[in-house]
Amino acid sequence: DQIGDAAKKLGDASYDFAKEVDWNNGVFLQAPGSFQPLKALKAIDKMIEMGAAADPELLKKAADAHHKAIGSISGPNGVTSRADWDAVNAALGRVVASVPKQKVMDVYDAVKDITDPKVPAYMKSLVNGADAEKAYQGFLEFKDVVAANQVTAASAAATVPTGDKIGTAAKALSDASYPFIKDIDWLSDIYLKPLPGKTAPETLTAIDKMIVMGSKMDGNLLKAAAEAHHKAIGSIDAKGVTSPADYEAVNAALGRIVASVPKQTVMDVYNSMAKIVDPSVTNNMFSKVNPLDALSAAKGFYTFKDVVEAVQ
Ligand code: DGD
Ligand code: CLA
Ligand code: PID
Ligand code: PID
Ligand code: PID
Ligand code: PID
Ligand code: PID
Ligand code: PID
Repeated sequence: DQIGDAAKKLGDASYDFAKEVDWNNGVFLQAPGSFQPLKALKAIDKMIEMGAAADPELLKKAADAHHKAIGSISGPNGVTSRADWDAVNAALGRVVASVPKQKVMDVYDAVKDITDPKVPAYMKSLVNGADAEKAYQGFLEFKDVVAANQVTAASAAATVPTGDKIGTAAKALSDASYPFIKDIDWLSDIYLKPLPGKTAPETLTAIDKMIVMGSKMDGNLLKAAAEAHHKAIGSIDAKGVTSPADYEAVNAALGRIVASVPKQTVMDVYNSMAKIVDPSVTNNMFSKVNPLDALSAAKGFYTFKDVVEAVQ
């Protein structure tokens, strides 16, 4: 297709730049400017809306392309192969083309709103500047091909199951865990801290398992889960906490996407995360909330998971 061909040209223009970026640099975990959690949430919300509007099959293919690309990483900078670099760009270009232009620009504007204007120049200062300019020029040509292949109307909303066992179980889980949700400091910057003692490549292996799980999920249910998160963001209070009803809808939606993949795929995520998360992290989280609320939430989760497993 045209986007695939254009991605090859983009690769010619941008792979030198890609090789020069230190993908293992911890700076990419930082907020791109001053820490503004509510504005950042707004930017994430725009990404969620774009993701919910995207063609689920193209999203899956993009996830698969990233999984493959992780498999061909080489060298100290963590760069993927030239072929996989091109394949990722092509897959993402197709995802972008599957949503109306305005949804893409809304993401750009919202991310711009949390990005210090000095950040792009700082990024450029870490690589060969001429290669960055060549890459950007390539991006500008690529985006014209994407625009020429872009849909103009948004896709239909997801179909949300009703009266299913997971929906019923989500009510019980939500009742048991909402007090815990209210105890958590959602506006803290602690969630942007590096995991103690873990390198970027180690963390990437766990993220890879999530990418694999995402690509196996039922596309309609994943879309529904994104829509539920968008709705929940719309009902947050000043401390970032969503309403009980929206919280319940998020739990139901997530239970359904978990049930849509094999148990082993879920356990692969859990086991890879357990390897990189030091118990000090969980204990620290626990120390900041009411312990009885956390235990009630945990009990609710362990009951909920049996219902999920039964329909998995
Ligand atoms: C950049 C963009 C990269 C900056 C990286 C910041 C992104 C951080 C994202 C953090 C999000 C949170 C997610 C994490 C969640 C964690 C949860 C725990 O360098 C601009 C200005 C605005 C920059 C900010 C907006 C970036 C938006 C990127 C999309 C968002 C992606 C999603 C994020 C991540 C999530 C992934 C899943 O646009 O951009 C560089 C540009 O900066 C440079 O400016 C451009 C002008 O816009 C353009 O108009 C033009 O002037 C150009 O061109 C210069 O500069 C000129 C000529 O016109 C060209 O023809 C050519 O010759 C060129 O010069 C060659 O030099
Ligand atoms: Mg990605 C984007 C890393 C998994 C879907 N992703 C980005 C970039 C960053 C990144 C490079 C955001 C920061 C930025 O804009 O820099 N993703 C990244 C990693 C992983 C990952 C490390 C780990 C596996 N992503 C992942 C998965 C998905 C996505 C699983 C779902 C399938 N990701 C996704 C989308 C988008 C990203 C839809 C974006 O739109 C965003 C992005 O790249 O926006 C431009 C700048 C970007 C780069 C350095 C890489 C692109 C290089 C282009 C082609 C040329 C360079 C131009 C110029 C020099 C800089 C960019 C200017 C900008 C205005 C365009
Ligand atoms: C400017 C000036 C003009 C020239 C110009 C110009 C530049 C405009 C630009 C630009 C626009 C632009 C847009 C970009 C958009 C990037 C969008 C990224 C989206 C990320 C998403 C992440 C996610 C997911 C995901 C799916 C999940 C939901 C999420 C489901 C259902 C200024 C050059 C024209 C870069 C969507 C993918 C996993 C949230 O206009 O003179 O330069 O860049 O998890 O959804 O699971
Ligand atoms: C524009 C203007 C509108 C019209 C429009 C428009 C276009 C927007 C577009 C577009 C946005 C867009 C985004 C693209 C992003 C591509 C990002 C590629 C990233 C590749 C990576 C590869 C890799 C790896 C990996 C992880 C490793 C690092 C690597 C570590 C820690 C402008 C059409 C709406 C194409 C990250 C995955 C293995 C490098 O908005 O008017 O057209 O395209 O090895 O991580 O090692
Ligand atoms: C400039 C002027 C214009 C011309 C121009 C220009 C240059 C702009 C540039 C540039 C922008 C730019 C951006 C770059 C972005 C790279 C983003 C990489 C993201 C990598 C990640 C990696 C990771 C992980 C991971 C999970 C870990 C955290 C991490 C935990 C809990 C100035 C040329 C346009 C290079 C996200 C995945 C392992 C961080 O605009 O005229 O030159 O470069 O380890 O999670 O640990
Ligand atoms: C233990 C001991 C026994 C008793 C027991 C026990 C506990 C096991 C447990 C547990 C398992 C477990 C699993 C959990 C799994 C969480 C998985 C999260 C996945 C996240 C993903 C994120 C993503 C995306 C997304 C889609 C994108 C890709 C991504 C596309 C196509 C120890 C109790 C049985 C909690 C997938 C969603 C946006 C990466 O066994 O005696 O306690 O918890 O962006 O994909 O867009
Ligand atoms: C298990 C054992 C195997 C069998 C199995 C199994 C099950 C795994 C499961 C499962 C995993 C799972 C995960 C669930 C997660 C639910 C998470 C809900 C999160 C809700 C949030 C709501 C909100 C917001 C929001 C953003 C705001 C904060 C809030 C800010 C900054 C165990 C079956 C495989 C159900 C976060 C979105 C508005 C609070 O593996 O043997 O069954 O379920 O307002 O952010 O303000
Ligand atoms: C213990 C012992 C057992 C019993 C038990 C127990 C407790 C475990 C616990 C607990 C675990 C735990 C975890 C918690 C996790 C909360 C995660 C919140 C994430 C929030 C985020 C928010 C955000 C943003 C956002 C984007 C911004 C960055 C942020 C940028 C660029 C010990 C009870 C089981 C509470 C990610 C979205 C706005 C950070 O196990 O016997 O009690 O709690 O602002 O992006 O700015």
